[in-house]
Amino acid sequence: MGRGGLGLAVMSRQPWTAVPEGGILRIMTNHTPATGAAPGPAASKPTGPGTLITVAPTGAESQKSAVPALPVTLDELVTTAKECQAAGAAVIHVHIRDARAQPTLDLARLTDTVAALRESTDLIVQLSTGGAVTDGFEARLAVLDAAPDACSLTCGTVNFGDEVFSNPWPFIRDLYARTKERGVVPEFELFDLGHVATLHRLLGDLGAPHGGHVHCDLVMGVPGGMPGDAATLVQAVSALPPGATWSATGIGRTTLPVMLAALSAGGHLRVGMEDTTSFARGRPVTGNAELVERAAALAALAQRPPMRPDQARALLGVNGRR
Ligand code: KMH
Ligand code: ZN
Repeated sequence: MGRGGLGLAVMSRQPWTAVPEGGILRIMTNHTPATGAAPGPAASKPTGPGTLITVAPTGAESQKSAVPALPVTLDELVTTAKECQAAGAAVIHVHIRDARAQPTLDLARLTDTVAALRESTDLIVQLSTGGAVTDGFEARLAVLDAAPDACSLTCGTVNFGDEVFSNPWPFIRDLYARTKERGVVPEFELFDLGHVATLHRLLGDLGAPHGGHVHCDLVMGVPGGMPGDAATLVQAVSALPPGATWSATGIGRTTLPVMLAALSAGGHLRVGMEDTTSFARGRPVTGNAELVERAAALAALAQRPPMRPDQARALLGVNGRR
């Protein structure tokens, strides 16, 4: 790539240097204007210094029988969403369950879920297009028919414990094209460094996303994906497209190291019971809100308190409510 991130102004043949600032990679021109004025910010988006907190409350992997606090009904999801908004979340990443608490991509349920979350909260509603590892590509593409504000878009296949989370290039391309047609803002999920390369390919082929802004989520510590540690986070962030914002989440016991590394590197945060069901060693999570509260407290300590949903909409290029 020939460029540095994380404040390292590496010499580059490109006319810019990416410098993290308030969770965005602010683009500094390397060209000094003829006036002699100091180089200044170029094509980056002005944002406040806050932290965008996404909550991923349910996921598709944990069973309600094993994790009783997991929100699996619509009522439980809405209650969690309200608590998490009050605790500092601005985005909710949604997987839903059927009447037997099993993961589903049922379109009517998804549509009802989007409506209920909009009715009860101001959160940006981001539906998962990843679903469960058993979900087919057609059903995953059809998630956009529920007309969410935003959706996840994973940029490559990854081993996923004993399973495979399959995201071949033609599927990624189709899904991305469909987000642009439908006016849904994608969040690019990156489980591995190779996914970052695919994100560059996608943006090169099909252009900017709906809303005009690239936001990524580093999903770290999946067995089979990139490890959840500070060194890997630094590498991944330095490879992101110029102007991109990013959040990070660490699966399981990598939750805290990834959260602390993300805050120190100027990133945003994703937390929730999709990603961890232990609050501390030997202490199960009692609810998503306590994970958001902890993230919000650490963000405040880092002098970047949680963003409100309206600030997050401005940052991500998500339209007002439809
Ligand atoms: N449940 C995983 C197989 C996403 O939501 O987009 C995929 C996942 C990613 O959770
Ligand atoms: Zn998910």
